[in-house]
Amino acid sequence: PASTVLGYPRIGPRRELKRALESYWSGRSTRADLDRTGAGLREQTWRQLAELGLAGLPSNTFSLYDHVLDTAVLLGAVPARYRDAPDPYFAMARGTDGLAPLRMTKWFDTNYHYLVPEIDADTVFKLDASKPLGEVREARALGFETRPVVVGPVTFLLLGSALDRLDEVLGCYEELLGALAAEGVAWVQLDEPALVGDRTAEELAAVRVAYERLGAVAERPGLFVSSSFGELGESLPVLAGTPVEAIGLDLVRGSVPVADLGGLGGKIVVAGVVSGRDVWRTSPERALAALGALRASQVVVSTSCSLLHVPYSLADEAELEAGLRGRLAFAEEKVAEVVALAEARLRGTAEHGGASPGPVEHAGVLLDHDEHEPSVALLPEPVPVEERSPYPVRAAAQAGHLRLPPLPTTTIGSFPQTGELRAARAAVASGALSQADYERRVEAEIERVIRVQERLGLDVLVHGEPERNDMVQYFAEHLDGFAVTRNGWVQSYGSRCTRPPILHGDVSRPAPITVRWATYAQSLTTQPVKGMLTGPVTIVAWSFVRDDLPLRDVVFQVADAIREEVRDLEAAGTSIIQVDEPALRELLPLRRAAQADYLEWAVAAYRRATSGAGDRTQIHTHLCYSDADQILAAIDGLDADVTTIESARSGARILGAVSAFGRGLGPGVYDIHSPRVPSADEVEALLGRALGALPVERVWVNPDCGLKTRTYEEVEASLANVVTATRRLRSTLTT
Ligand code: THG
Ligand code: ZN
Repeated sequence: PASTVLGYPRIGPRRELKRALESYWSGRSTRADLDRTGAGLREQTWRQLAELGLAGLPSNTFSLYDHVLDTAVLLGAVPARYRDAPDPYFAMARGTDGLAPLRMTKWFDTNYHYLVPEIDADTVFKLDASKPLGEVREARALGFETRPVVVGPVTFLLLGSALDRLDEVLGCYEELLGALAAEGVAWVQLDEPALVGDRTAEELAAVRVAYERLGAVAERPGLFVSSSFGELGESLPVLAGTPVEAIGLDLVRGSVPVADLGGLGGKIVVAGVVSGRDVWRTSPERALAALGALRASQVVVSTSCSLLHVPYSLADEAELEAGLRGRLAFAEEKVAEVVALAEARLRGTAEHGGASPGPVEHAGVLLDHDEHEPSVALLPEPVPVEERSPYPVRAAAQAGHLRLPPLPTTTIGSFPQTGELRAARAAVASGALSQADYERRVEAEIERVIRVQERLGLDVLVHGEPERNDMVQYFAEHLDGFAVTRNGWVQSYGSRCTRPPILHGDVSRPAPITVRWATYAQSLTTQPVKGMLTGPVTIVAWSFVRDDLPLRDVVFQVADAIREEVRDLEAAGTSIIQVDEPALRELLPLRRAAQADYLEWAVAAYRRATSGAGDRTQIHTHLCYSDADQILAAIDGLDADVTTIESARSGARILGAVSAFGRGLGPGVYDIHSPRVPSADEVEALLGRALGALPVERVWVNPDCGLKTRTYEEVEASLANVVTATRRLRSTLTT
């Protein structure tokens, strides 16, 4: 039976790739060691998918860092400045001592980050097909025929803001198709997730040109153009009108196309009925109904997107409560669902002449609808809460209370997570370390972080978050309604992963969460120490969320839990509380028509979470990524007293846009994603730009993001330069 998946996780079931990468980067192992680990993971994945009974096996879904970066390399889009680096690929991904890395941003509405292709007048596109060809040969040597997966030309160029280079890039894709055909490859998958967004007439014309041209290549594999993260909409008839043989549809977020759209009926439809975005088991009724409703020459059962966005397997999650576990499917279980659905559909088609699916027999892989459906809670409407006073009132109260110098310096919240702390957390989990001993170690680390900041001369301190592995994970562990996994890792970027918690029930806060650590940190110093919380949208965005309630209602439940924490922090004497909302942009619907509604409730949820704070309490917020400029009005709407935002990597491009905010603003003065230590001159230059765009009394000085992924050595050197630069500038201010 026809079945496939659009892609598979690659970090390794035990994060083998993460370890191999970090070991290679630190010089503890060789490139050959790294490549061996990669080959082992690819082999393991193909064997696993074949054993599960999947018919169509993908290849080239593996990546040492990022599949968009791989595509840039495939097409020769390697900026000249990286070419002489010892390892140009990782130089682009991570930077080197003298070179900043490529910009990184989020992959559509997921928590996965890709490297933005840098395409300019110097770019000379030239095909290097060694990676996809190598993987095809490698799989073949193991006895598997595969379908290489490559980011499609339109999506690649849209991500690189260079659709005007279509003609050149298509030359490379034509050549790629020829090379794959010569290798005996039957199908190629070109991923075009960008087609699910709003596309202009010009962009739609580019889609038509691209696939007319690729379709016309004489010797080529079958063309399978996949879409993900929503409905193709106006792109579908355009694509259906080209000679591509197969089209992939996201039938979880999108619905079955109603009419025979300009030739779709003559195509193979790769039907994404198993969600690659959540961890819930698939309802067989819904999936089979969608499959039965499709009008196509052939239907292949598949996932709605790559399974990159879900963890490997439930096999490691014996500790999950049985009722919940029974409702879950991770990548491995989702592959089994795809296979079972393909078999069930075939049986149904045979029995009912293709009209409708028959009774589902599925050896326990598929669940009956009733079992799947989580119980729907009857929620009361949220109780109205009082808004904070207008900003000028708050600002006056805060200035009198906090008495900060001009250009106050601070950091985003996290400090480096040491190996000892991670080991201590593991030891508590396994029972080898007592809770009391663990808490003493956390306190010792908080004290170290406070002393470091005092020594550096920072103005507003943080406790460094040593008690947290990941902030979302941490809050989920302390809120009712969430479950956390043991090994449910999902790649975020490169070697970095998160374990998204599973939000499965009504959310509430049984007890204060951060107050104990905040109070301890403040007891050590006379400088203000910020309380550090995560906002409701981000907690939800970085979790796997129940699908039986509107997202808005779930976010409001989380907002109320955070609101209680804000009140308790304030009552405990915290005068600055930062509530981060770094994922505000990420949940923005891809279609413009749905964006305003989302932004309205997302902002309302944030204001609800922070409205428990009195006027004297300063609310800070932090947002990652410079593409925040798409949602500036919403960020303004959060009404935080101080907003810190990523800015250094984009050369402070964001400044012009945010200068209209009438409140405090901390445009990041250096990029923390790279190990590079910025010089004081560099920081001073960026600060100078900020002062050119904003009144001095509104400017804060801080790095771009949290310091968790850096070393103490890097952090201390960088922050020392930040303080030096700030003091130089302060001395030039006339007060
Ligand atoms: N938490 C979560 N998602 C995120 C971030 C986060 N997404 C965006 C942004 N921050 C950048 N992403 C990451 C993701 C993971 C890590 C750093 C930045 C990271 N992870 C550890 C690792 O892979 O070694 C593991 C962390 C853990 O022990 O839980 O460093 O902050 N949810
Ligand atoms: Zn950030």
